Amino acid sequence: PAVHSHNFDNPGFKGVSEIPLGLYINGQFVDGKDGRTHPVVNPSTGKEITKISVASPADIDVAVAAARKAFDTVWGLNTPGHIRAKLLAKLAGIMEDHADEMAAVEALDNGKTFFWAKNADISASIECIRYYSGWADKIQGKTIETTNAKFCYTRHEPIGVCGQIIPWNFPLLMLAWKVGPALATGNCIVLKPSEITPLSAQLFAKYAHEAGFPPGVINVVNGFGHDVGAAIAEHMDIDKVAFTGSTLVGRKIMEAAAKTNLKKVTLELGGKSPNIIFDDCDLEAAVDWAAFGIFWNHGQTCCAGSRIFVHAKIYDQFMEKFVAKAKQIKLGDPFHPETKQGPQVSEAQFDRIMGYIESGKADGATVHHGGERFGEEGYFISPTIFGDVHPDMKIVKEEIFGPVGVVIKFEDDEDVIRQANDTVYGLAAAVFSKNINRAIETAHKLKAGTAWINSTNMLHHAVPFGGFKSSGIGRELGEYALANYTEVKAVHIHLGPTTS
Ligand code: TXE
Repeated sequence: PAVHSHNFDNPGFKGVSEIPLGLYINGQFVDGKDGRTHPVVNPSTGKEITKISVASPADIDVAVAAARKAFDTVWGLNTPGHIRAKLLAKLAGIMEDHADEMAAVEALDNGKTFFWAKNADISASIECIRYYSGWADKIQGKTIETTNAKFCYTRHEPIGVCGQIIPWNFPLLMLAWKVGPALATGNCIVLKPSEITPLSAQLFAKYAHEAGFPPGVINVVNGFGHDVGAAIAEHMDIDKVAFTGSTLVGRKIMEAAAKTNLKKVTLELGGKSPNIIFDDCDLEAAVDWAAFGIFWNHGQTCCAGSRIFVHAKIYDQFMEKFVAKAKQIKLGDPFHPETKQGPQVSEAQFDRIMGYIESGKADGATVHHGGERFGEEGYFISPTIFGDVHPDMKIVKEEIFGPVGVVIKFEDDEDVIRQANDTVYGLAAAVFSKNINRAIETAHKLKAGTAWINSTNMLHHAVPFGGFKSSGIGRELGEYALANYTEVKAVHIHLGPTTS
């Protein structure tokens, strides 16, 4: 298996990145069994960066066997928490030493700006791994009072081999959210990055290897969803699968788990998050946050505030300022220090988003800004704002996953809460008001796993994240995520002489 040497010579990062291109299985970078490779494309230009190994389901069998062996011999219950903590902390340190390089690779492969790759994706990934290093030696059960003839306690044991399927919108961060709690609690992993953005996971494998995790504990197996992802979801010797991606694929994963070994399933899926802007808000701040809510990461954020409800009293003022804000967003080369928005991740996503924009226009919504391609090459889309929308329009109901927001006028608090909750999704929601009672009351009535007051898109590794309704199952991050990666064993010790 080859290494791709990428020479970065730009304001973000100057230097060479050596990216291994093989599958990382049992502590080695290897070619896939059938030797296939797949091009990795730079979305800023549409041109190939390199070719990377692509696994087949047979490679998943090898990776799972390696993970199982490691679990039964050198990891799982065989390694004390403080050793796991030390390895995770070492890994976080190595990643930190290579933060600029990792950010550059992420910007190159995904198209997000180097600035945000460094200051959000990579820094939050490092903090997440470090945070879970702190948990590794603090996994505790309980002693439970029953009768005097019994002593009962629980153990929180690692589940075993965990499959982890990662999307392309935050390639390293979504990996860190899954790898951190899985390794801290003593599980082994078989992780599939998105075939669209595999490069930062390759660097992660390289640095995990350097940190000294035993062979088989971490396996990073690039491949397509329909065969390799499906093989993970169906595998009889994978005990748990964690997935972030589309609701469509989330359903398939749950179905595969149900039809095979009933592996544990956690899902982090789509959203159509409401952002409610009351007339008593700080308007300038609300406009800023609303733009951040929908345009950050080019709208490729599962909790993007894509439905913006604005009180009738401030609607016109809001729209004027919101459009002005969108106009200021500079699109272009993700490495240029002034660029605020790069390309969408792929041609397929570009086409999908443009399809939604066309459907909005055809349905009679008003385009207040954008609504078109930006530039001649790459997959850039101007920040797009729709007004005069109707609840039945596709652009109001479906996740677009691009820089496209719909602005909806409202007059009544109860009615806007009803509209905000009128969706199959329930990932996040935001409320803007200077009246804290009104804001809290609204936040509590919104059916979403995260509710922001006077902000959007704010996450923290210590705070749980996940969805109500069709937005998912389970919570990632914080102490809550540990429960996804442990089995509770109840031990009953009988102290009395008889069965009574
Ligand atoms: O996602 P997929 P796509 C949403 C967003 C976007 C849409 C389509 O609306 O427009 O999904 O994106 C793997 N079994 N989100 O098609 O296919 C795939 O290889 C097992 C929201 O790119 O869900 C990749 O690793 N795995 C989201 C991962 O699933 C399969 C982030 C995600 O890809 C599989 C991404 C299968 N049958 C997209 N098919 C979020 N919640 O943040 C594919 N995969």
